[in-house]
Amino acid sequence: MADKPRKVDDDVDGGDDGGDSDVSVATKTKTKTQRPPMYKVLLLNDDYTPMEFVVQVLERFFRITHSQAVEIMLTVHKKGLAVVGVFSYEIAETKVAQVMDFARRNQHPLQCTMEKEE
Ligand code: TYC
Repeated sequence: MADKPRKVDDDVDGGDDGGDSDVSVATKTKTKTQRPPMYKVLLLNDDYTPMEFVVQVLERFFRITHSQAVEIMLTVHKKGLAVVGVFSYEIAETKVAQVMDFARRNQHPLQCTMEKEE
């Protein structure tokens, strides 16, 4: 025995024209990607650390040219502090530790800290 022809709702607008109708719910997946927070590494001024030592520190740990190092050192000297670079948490933490350790081993009071970017 042959199948009875069935009515099929094949329109695309979702309207029910009498066929088997499916109810569809529109969904939207949020794909907002969150960037990992970044951290500024700051160098602080003091009255005792020699300028040449600060330049050496900047060249050694921050992969910048001599003239960039002199520029940043002078900014810290005049303004009290400057951002040396912006890094992921782990890299910033490592830079701060390297600078603080190197300064301590050379008996200079140079201070370096990190701060979360807004
Ligand atoms: N103020 C220091 C001096 O006159 C130089 C200096 C610069 C120290 C930058 C620290 O982060 C610093 N010898």
